[in-house]
Amino acid sequence: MPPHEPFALIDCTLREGEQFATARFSSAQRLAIAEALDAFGVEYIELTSPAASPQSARDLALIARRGLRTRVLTHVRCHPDDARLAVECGAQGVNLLYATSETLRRASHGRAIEAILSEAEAVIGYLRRHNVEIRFSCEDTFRTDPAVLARVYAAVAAMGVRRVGLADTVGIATPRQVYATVAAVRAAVPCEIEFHGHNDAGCAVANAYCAYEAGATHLDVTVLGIGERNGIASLGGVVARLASLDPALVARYDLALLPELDRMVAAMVGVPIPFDAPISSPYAFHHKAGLHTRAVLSDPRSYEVLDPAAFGRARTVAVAHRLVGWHAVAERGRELGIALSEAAAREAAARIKALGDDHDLDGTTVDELLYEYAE
Ligand code: HCA
Ligand code: CU
Repeated sequence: MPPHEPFALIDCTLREGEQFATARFSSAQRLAIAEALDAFGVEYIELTSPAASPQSARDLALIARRGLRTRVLTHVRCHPDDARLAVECGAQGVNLLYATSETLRRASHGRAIEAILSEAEAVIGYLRRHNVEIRFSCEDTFRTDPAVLARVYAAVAAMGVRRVGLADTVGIATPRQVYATVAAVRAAVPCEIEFHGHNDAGCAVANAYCAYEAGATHLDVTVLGIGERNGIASLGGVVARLASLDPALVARYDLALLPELDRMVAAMVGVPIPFDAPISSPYAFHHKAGLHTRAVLSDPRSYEVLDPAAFGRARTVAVAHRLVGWHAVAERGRELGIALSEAAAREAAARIKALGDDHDLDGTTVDELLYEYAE
């Protein structure tokens, strides 16, 4: 069973998600995404730095002053000019980051840890005077020397940040490593703890969950998981992970809005909803093999750990294929208003199997076959 610690979701579709290969949201689309996430009920949304482009600054100001329930954060370099711009645009929180791993320090900014900390002190001091939520994240946390991590997190905590972030920037961390690192940071600093995990090795959702188990208070997600390369933990994935363990963990969100949110963002970036997307895949609640359909028709929990109705979705049972079982055929008959005896359903199933061996079947063909059994 999962811990029942409070946690918040930080949806980064309007920052990390904008870094996805095919994303370029218009102002109207940014607003639509912000409002949809607000309606869903995520606690925070993170927006692209106002220093990125003039329109990004205008959109941040518009969305931050919109009066949404969700708190509006912006993600900026740890630099006084960027921090000032974030405050001027009305952001309620500022997410600072600095690369701390050897690899990124060398390839990206070339600064020593002392220099990072003195810049952080100036920027954090400025932001504290402006009463915004401050988060400081070590980019590439999981390839950073643990002694360096301990030093940086202790220092920024003492400077008064509200939250520290651990970022698996390259998607290399394993679930156990995430658990151990988050637990160590949790024991060392009194602040809130955020986890941001990329999906390069397919562990983003598992890692987010392990971070939560280890005491992370804030989990980063994006709609469909879009982001740099193949993205980060998806909102649907993290919600599904938690809901499957205990629906109460996500009861505060308007879950039925999730499939439409996924559809909207997929259309905006021009990709289909992935076939393996939790909850909103067209096949997420589709059952096919005879053994499965028999059990799921008698007790949905046999093959469903999520209740489709909780997400505004419906279970589907496939009958137009050669793996069909007679229980599913009988159920399809009932849907059509045809009462099939067991013998008739078995016979119909045998015919469907033989036809399915020969060619692809469609639902109409199977329905027509079932009508032959109508009294
Ligand atoms: C980036 C890197 C980042 C930052 C995450 C964070 C990452 O694209 O700027 O600020 O916690 O994955 O490290 O997305
Ligand atoms: Cu990232």
